[in-house]
Amino acid sequence: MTKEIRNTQENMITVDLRSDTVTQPTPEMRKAMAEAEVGDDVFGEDPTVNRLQEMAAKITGKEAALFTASGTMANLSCLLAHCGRGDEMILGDQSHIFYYEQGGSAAVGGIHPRPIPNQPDGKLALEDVEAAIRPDNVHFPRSRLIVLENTHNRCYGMPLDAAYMAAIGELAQHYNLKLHVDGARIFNAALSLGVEASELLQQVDSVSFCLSKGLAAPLGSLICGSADFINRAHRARKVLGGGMRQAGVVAAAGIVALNEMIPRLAEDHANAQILARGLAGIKGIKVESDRVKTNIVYLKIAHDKLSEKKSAIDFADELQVRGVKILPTGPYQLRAVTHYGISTDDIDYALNVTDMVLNSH
Ligand code: TLP
Repeated sequence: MTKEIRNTQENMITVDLRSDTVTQPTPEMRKAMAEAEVGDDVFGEDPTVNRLQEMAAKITGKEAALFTASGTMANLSCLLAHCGRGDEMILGDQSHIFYYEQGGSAAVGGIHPRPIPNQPDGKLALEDVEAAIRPDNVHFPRSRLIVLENTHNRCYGMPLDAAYMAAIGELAQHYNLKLHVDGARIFNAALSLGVEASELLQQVDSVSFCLSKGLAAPLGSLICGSADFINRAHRARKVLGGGMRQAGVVAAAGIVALNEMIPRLAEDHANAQILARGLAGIKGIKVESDRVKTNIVYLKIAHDKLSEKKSAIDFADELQVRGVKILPTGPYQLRAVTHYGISTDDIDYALNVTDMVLNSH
């Protein structure tokens, strides 16, 4: 054990593994933000936002890009740009858009979701997608859009490979549907698969990706697609209240994120491996280590380890008192995410605390 376990507030070490969204901006980001050249972005006059958008389009291999305040806003702007009221989108039943975004597409856009099962690796089976596409019939909504998530958050952060992405792209084209990718962690996927992000996105009509997760920027996401699509997404972003003014202050951190933070995601992936193997070795914990390919680890606690009144939430609370934060995601399930600011020593500490809380009484 490299760090002493403390259970008082005093000198508390905190290892926060709840999400890669908790990352702090780097010193270079803070400097870039302080010095950013800005303008009114609603007039298209913020040079730093414009630069970030050009970089994002280039890195994803798309014609144009748009900066948004969050991943949720990016996804919803894309869905609104692709679909009209009553149109249907086919997406995974474990996808972030279906699970964690308040059903915004239905609430705001009147878009009908058609959830189909996510496979354990985060993919949608091609035959399931094909079977869900509606024929032209007065009874049915119109199928308009297929949505994928890469990496897949609720499926262990698994990356979806280029061949699969292309196969779904071809299916979409064949049926004249559009394809959107929630690529909040697309650079984790690309790194894990050893390909460029643009290779994963060749057949995709739109992608959203986040600057504020493993890339450590304080906020912001980008939407990338054709120039015509970005014009429509721009209108959608505005009605969602996402027309920002001197947004270059935060876009500047995004530029640093894209320039400097992508290769270091490898460190998070390596730490996730250490964490998964360590957790799997703790009595009472089950981890499907072979599914850990990026920076997300799910763990299940054996039922007999949690007394009847206790849940994963109580377990997380006990860890937190000792300075380790992980996220309960089900009655017996929790999620730990590695990220910038988490070292191998921190992983060690978290493993020791977890073992102690679970097995020493
Ligand atoms: N995910 C968050 C929580 O909402 C669960 C997290 O901690 O993982 N797409 C994907 C795949 C995401 O994981 C998230 C955030 C979003 C979209 C939304 O991004 P934000 O939080 O910027 O709206």
